[in-house]
Amino acid sequence: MRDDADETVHYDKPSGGWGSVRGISLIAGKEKVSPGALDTLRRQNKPGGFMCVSCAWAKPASPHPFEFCENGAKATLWELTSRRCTPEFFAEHNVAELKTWRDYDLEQQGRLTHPMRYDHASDKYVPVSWEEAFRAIGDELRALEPKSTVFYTSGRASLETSYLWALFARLYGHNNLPDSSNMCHETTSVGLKKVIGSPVGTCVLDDFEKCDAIFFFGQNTGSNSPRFLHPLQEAKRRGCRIVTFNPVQERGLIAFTNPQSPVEMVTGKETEISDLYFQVRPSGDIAAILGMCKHVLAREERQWAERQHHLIDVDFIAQHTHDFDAFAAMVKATPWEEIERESGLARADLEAAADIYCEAKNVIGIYGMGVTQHVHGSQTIGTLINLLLLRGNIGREGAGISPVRGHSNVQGQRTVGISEKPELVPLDALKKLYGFDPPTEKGMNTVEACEGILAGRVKAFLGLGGNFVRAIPEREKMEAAWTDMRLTVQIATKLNRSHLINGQVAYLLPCLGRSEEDMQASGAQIVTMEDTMSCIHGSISRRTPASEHLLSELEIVAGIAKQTLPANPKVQWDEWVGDYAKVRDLIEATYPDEFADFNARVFTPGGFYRGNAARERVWKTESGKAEFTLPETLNASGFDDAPGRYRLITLRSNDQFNTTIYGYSDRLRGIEGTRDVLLMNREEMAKAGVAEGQVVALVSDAEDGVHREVGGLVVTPFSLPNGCVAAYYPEMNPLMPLSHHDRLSKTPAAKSVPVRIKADAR
Ligand SMILES: Nc1nc2c(c(=O)[nH]1)N[C@H]1C(S)=C(S)[C@@H](COP(=O)(O)OP(=O)(O)OC[C@H]3O[C@@H](n4cnc5c(=O)[nH]c(N)nc54)[C@H](O)[C@@H]3O)O[C@H]1N2
Ligand SMILES: Nc1nc2c(c(=O)[nH]1)N[C@H]1C(S)=C(S)[C@@H](COP(=O)(O)OP(=O)(O)OC[C@H]3O[C@@H](n4cnc5c(=O)[nH]c(N)nc54)[C@H](O)[C@@H]3O)O[C@H]1N2
Ligand SMILES: [Mo]
Repeated sequence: MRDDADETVHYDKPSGGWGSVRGISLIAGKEKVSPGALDTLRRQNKPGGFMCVSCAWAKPASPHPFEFCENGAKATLWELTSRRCTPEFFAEHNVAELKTWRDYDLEQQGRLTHPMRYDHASDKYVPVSWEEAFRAIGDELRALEPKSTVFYTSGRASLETSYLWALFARLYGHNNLPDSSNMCHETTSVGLKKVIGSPVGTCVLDDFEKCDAIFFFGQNTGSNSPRFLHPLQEAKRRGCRIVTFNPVQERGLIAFTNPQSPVEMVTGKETEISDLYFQVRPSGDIAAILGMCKHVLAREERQWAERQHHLIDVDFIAQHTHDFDAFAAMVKATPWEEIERESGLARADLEAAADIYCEAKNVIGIYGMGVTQHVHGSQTIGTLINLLLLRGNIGREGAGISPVRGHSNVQGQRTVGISEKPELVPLDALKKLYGFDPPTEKGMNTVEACEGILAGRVKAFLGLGGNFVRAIPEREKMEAAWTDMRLTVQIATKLNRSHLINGQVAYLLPCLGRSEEDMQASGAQIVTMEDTMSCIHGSISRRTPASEHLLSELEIVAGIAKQTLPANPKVQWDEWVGDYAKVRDLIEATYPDEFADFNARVFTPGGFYRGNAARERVWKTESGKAEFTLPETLNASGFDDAPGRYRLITLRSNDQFNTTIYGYSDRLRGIEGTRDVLLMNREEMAKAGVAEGQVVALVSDAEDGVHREVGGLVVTPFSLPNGCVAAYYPEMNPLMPLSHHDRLSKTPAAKSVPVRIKADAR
C-alpha cells in the first residue's frame, strides 16, 4: 500500500459495522418508507421471498437471518418510498424547469404513478391512458423501419420480461438490443468467451469454501456486492489468502466487521480481508499479471532443475490449453523494467503475490469494472486467464474465474436472448416456436446505438429501465442529438434525467418494482433472475404496489408488442401476461439444456445452476481448448502517457446505485457532503500546481479535437498512484469520448479516460 497515510481515506474503520447500520436507517428516514417495508427486507434474497434489486451477487441456499446488505436495503427502500411523482407534480413543473434540477432531486420525487405523454406545446408531461399510450406507440413503430429503432434494457428486468422483450424485437424485425451490460461486463461476454469459451464466470458459491487464494482485480466488494464480504470473511478465517490489485484503497477489501454478528458489532472486532494490497496504476493490470506469470515460470524452471518436479500443471496445459509456448516465450522476453513501469508496482511485490499464487492449491480470480472498462480490458481478462491456466485453476473445485456482475439480472438477460449478436441466440428454436424468420443481421450495441443516434439513423429508442443518457459517454452531443428522434419511450419506476430529453413523440410508462405484488389473471406472479454464478432464482412479493395505475414490465412490453405486430396464433401476449409460468415454459422450450423443468425448480434454495461448459473443462473456443493469449500491450488504457495528461478513474460511491444517487456520503472513502471532487495524490497536486480545496475543471485530452469539460471540482488529496486522478460517475461522463472503448467488445473505457486539469474560470 502507498505510504501516504495523511492523504484522504479518513475513514479508517472497517466496512460493514455500525456505519452500515446507520446507512440503512438514514435511507429509511430519507425515503419515508411505507409501513411494513422493514418486514419486506427480512424476506429479501431468501427462497420464496423476493430477490434484491441491487447487485447480482449469489443468494446462498442457507441464508443469513438478514440476507441483505446496506446497499441492498437502500435499493429496496428506494423502491418502497412513500413519495409519489404524480400527474399533479408534472402539471406544476415543465420539463425545462426539471432539467435545472439535480438528478438526486428528480428521483426524490418518488415513484411514478401514471402513464404520461410528453406534450411539446406546454413542455409538460400529461397523463394518458394505457390503451392510448400502447396504441400510439404501436402506430409509431409500425410507421418506422424496424432496423431504425433500438430497444434498450437495463439489467434489472426479469428473465420472463427480458425474453419477451427480445422476442418482440425479433418479431418486429431487428436485433438492436443494447443492454446496460454493453457498458459493464460486455468485455467479459466477449473477452472471456474468446479464451475459455464461456461468457460468464466458472465459479459457484461452494468454491469459496474450498479455495486457498483469491486474487482481486478492480472489484469494489464493500460498496458494490457487500454480501460477498461474508464468504470472504469465512474464507479468510479458514486461512485463505487474499491479494488485491486496485489503485484505490477500498475499505471493504481491507477490513470488514460483520453487521450480522452481535459479537463483532459490540467488540468492534474486524476481519482483515487482504493479505497483500497493491495500488496498481489504472490500466496497469496486464503488466502486473504478466509480472506474476514471469515469476511463476521462473520458479517452475528452478524447481524442475532442482527437483524434477513441476510447479505448473503441465498435464493440464498439454491436454487442455493452446499456445502455451508462445505465451511463455513472450513472458520471458518481457523485461521487468517494463512491467514495473507499466504496473507502477515493484518486482519484489509482484513476486510476493506470485508466491501466494504458487503456494495455493486452488485459486480464484475475481474482477469487476476496474478490468472491463479499459480500451484493452479484454486483453487484461485474457492475461488473468493465462495466470490461472498455468496451474490448472479452471474447471476444478475451489478454483476458477469469477467476474462479479452488476445489475441483479444483467447476466440472465443475455442468457434469454437480449443480444445484438444473432449468432448467440437460438434463432432456429424461435423460428420453430413462433413461425417466423428472425432477423439475422447483427444489431446495435450501446456504443453503436449512440453512433446511430448521432448520425440520425436511429429514429426510436425504447428503454426498459435504466438511465441511458446519464450512463453513456459523450453526454453533450448525445443529449443534443436525442431530440431528433421520432419516438422515445421510457419504462421506469422513478423520474430520471433520461425522461427529460425527449423525442418528437415521447412516453413515460411507470412499472411495478420487484418488491411489489404482481397480480395477474392466474394470481400473484413469480419472476426469475440469474445471479453472477449462473444460478436462477424465483422472486415473489406481496406488497401493495405504489399506485393502482402501475403495470408490470411484462405487461407493458406485451401491451406495446400487441399494438405493433400483426396477429400470430403462436404469439399469445394476453395468455402470457395472465400467467408468467407460460413464459417460463417458452424459455425452457427455447433453451432446453439450461432451463429443464424450469417451473418446478424456481424456488430451489440457492437457485438452480444452469451449468457452464468451461467448469467441466469443455472449451467452446476456436481451438477447442483454453487459450493462452499474448497481450499486445502492457498498457490497457489505449493512449500514451504525456506531460499533464492523467488517467481518470470514474468511481461509484457507497451511496449510489449507478446513476441513482442515494446521498452525498461516500463513507468508505471518507468523502462527505459533496460529489464534486477531484481526487489526486499530493505529489501530483504539487506537480500540477494545485492546492487542496482549489476548484478546477477537467478537460478531455483525447486526441480527437473535441472540447469536453467538467468544472466545479474541488481538489481533494487522496491516496492514488501517480499519473491518475479519480472523480465520480456519472458526473464525469461528459469527458468520455464515444470512441474510447474496449477494442473487442466496445465497452466504454470509464476507468482510464485521458484528461487534463484546468484552473476553473468560475
Ligand atoms: N452500491 C452499489 N452497488 C452496485 C452498483 C452501484 O453503483 N452501487 N452498481 C452495480 C453495477 S451495474 C456494477 S457493474 C457493479 C460495479 O462494481 P465494480 O465492478 O466494483 O465497479 P466500480 O466500483 O466501478 O469499480 C471497481 C473498482 O475498480 C477499481 N479500478 C479502477 N481502475 C482500475 C484498474 O485499472 N485496475 C484495477 N485493478 N482496478 C481499478 C476502482 O478503484 C474500484 O474500486 O456494482 C453493482 N452494484
Ligand atoms: N463513467 C462511467 N459510466 C458508466 C459506468 C462507470 O463505472 N463509469 N458504469 C456503467 C455500468 S457498469 C452500467 S451497468 C451502466 C448503468 O446504466 P443503467 O442501467 O441504464 O442505469 P441505472 O442507473 O442503473 O438506471 C436507473 C434507473 O432505472 C429505473 N429503474 C429502477 N428500477 C427499475 C425497475 O424495476 N424497472 C424499470 N423499468 N426501471 C427501473 C429508474 O427509473 C432509475 O432512475 O452505467 C455505465 N456507465
Ligand atoms: Mo454494471
